[in-house]
Amino acid sequence: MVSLVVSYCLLLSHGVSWCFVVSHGVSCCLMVSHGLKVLAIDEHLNVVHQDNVQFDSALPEFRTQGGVHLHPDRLTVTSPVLMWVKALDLLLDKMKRVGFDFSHVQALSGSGQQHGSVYWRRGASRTLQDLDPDQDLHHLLKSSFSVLDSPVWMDSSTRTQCLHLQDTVGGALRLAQITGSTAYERFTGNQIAKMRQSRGVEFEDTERISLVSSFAASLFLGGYAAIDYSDGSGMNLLDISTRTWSEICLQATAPHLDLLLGLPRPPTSVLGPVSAYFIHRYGFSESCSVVAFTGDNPASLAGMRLQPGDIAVSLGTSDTVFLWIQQPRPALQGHVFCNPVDWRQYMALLCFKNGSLTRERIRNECAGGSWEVFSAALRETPLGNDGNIGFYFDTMEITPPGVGVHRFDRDDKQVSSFGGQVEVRALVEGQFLSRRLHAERLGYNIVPGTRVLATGGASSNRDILQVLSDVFNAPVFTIDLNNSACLGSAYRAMHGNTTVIQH
Ligand code: XUL
Repeated sequence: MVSLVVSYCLLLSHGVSWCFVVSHGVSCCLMVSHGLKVLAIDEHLNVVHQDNVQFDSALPEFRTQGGVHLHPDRLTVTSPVLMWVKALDLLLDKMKRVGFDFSHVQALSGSGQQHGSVYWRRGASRTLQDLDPDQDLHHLLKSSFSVLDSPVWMDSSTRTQCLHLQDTVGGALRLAQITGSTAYERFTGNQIAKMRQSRGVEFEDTERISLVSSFAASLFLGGYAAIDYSDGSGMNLLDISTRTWSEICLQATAPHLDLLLGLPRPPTSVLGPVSAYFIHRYGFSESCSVVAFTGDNPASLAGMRLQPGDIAVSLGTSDTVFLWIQQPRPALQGHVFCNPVDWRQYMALLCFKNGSLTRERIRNECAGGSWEVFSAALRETPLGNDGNIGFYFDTMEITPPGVGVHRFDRDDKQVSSFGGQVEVRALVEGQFLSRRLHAERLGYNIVPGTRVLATGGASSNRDILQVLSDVFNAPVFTIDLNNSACLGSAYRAMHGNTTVIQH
């Protein structure tokens, strides 16, 4: 049995010298869907400023709920792109009002929700290059988008396009081997295919397609920013082994799509200096560089300072597992992305829908609603649960797709119930064994020195974490993931600014 180490700190030592910048790295994040956040760090990685704008409350004229519009078909979910632009105006104005000194910012980067797409109208590139610093961005860019409602990650309206893509490349597994994931409705390539089919006129009027991350970078750059390999891996379009657009996926999606997407670049690339607009309007220095923006999940991996061999497990309503992988084996479940910190490596993301809500149901049914009693059941039952194990999918699981409760006794016979304490251990061991199994299927190996980083509500329960530690045969550390994407973007700003890319 491995002992459990619980440490209540965010920064676990990393050993990479990202921090030799003598001033602030600023990170700007277009967050999941609710708002825009900014965070600045100094040369010691201390946070020196943070602020945010909530879309629904600060920009009520766009009438969003949780930052999005849910369409009547209940499958289509979009956000107004001009709301994102206006939020940036508001946030930077707020920083200026409180006296934030933009001239100290050496580098900036950011992250955006993965998979969302932005459609720039013909001529927008010229507009971006010549922005009048006396006017707001949202005013200057109001005619620069061919599609005003950007599809976002919550959209699930592209089933037909997904089936077409998989058929064209030779099946779901083949697509995963090329792009790191089977076809997902929210993935950008499928969103682009739908846009071309359903809004042909607007699509024809488009000169560039950005991800949310590269769109935000473009605003700062005053020109189209490259899509980085890591966020680009969430599109079902990038060949994750060559890190170039996959010809067959592009062709299945839209003609001449490579011209609309531009060349993908390493996530640590310095894309150029901040544009004259920001220098004159806010006082940024001419030498402030814009480091490629990336997706929120890759940015979180950077913010957690995951190292090769580490695994991070977020125990929330649904459980999410982040992995740093060297040699991935894309599978039918889970996503493999190019790594946001070291572009030669990979990361993986696994989502499990049945997390805390299922643990709470078993707590209510087997432990009288008490976490104390639930914990005691874990302490009083043996590791391995005498061979009793269960799969508890109260709602249709994502990884693997399955539903229902399935219990097996020590003889591998399916049984309909367990005693209360056995049920508690069967649930928690079953959940963590599944996290480990699916991680290993994607190419993850537990090696000496592996650390499990735990976060989310259930990570405050030591007995649950002990099971996690036992299942992974590794020490567990707890971390606070609030702000990890934003913090990760700030680290990346510093890292990019101090790294010479050889690619
Ligand atoms: C990951 C995913 C979400 C979004 C949230 O594939 O769809 O985590 O990135 O912004």
